[in-house]
Amino acid sequence: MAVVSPLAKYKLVFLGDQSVGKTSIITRFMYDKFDATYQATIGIDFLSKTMYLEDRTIRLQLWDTAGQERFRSLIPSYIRDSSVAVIVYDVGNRQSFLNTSKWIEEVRTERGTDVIIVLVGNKTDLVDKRQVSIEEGDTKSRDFGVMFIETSAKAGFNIKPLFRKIASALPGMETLSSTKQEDMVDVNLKPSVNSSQTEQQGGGCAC
Ligand SMILES: Nc1nc2c(ncn2[C@@H]2O[C@H](COP(=O)(O)OP(=O)(O)OP(=O)(O)O)[C@@H](O)[C@H]2O)c(=O)[nH]1
Ligand SMILES: [Mg+2]
Repeated sequence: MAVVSPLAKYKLVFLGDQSVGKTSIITRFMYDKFDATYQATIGIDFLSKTMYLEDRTIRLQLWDTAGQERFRSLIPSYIRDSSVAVIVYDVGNRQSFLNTSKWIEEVRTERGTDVIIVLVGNKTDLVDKRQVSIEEGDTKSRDFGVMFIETSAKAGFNIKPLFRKIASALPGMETLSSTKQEDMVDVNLKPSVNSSQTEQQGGGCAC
């Protein structure tokens, strides 16, 4: 029998310097693929995915921002609209790690404490190029009071755990506070499944 239940939707914004791997993390999560060729994100890309968790089903709306400076002015409105900010750096690029501080501050300025922030150190497969240790990432996350994980989009390391970590930090429907319910409710006509099946759609935003 079909289960009709409200489907909670959450907006996630991906932030961080150019080329740290934001799009690659999303691509690994969505399609389990990796492309070594760099194609800079232009403006903002949007993708969405349904996650079937053990106890509930949620829909994630992923906003993939461009790290290039010229698109910077587009980003604040997406931060303002998101309940999760995923701030990515490249463990082989110290400057990208240092720059995460200003991203965290910007998210706090826009959203206060009403936001989940995850600091992500990507490209752990580049062992010989590492410039930022896991301890430094961990210390910074503690200093700022945010979550932390290291990943490799290339190796597929810790990508699912990253999204599971985010999902487990999201409030359940009963505690949703800041978003109007009529904006959040969708109808799920699928039989309930207890797996990590996914549904996806994507599209560019020529903004
Ligand atoms: N070795 C390695 N390379 C990676 C990894 N993740 C991404 N890359 C490579 O790094 C480059 C940049 O990746 P993107 O995902 O396009 O980076 P981005 O942060 O989306 O860049 P912008 O869209 O310009 O902000 C590409 O050549 C990727 O193949 C990783 O985990 N390991
Ligand atoms: Mg990108």
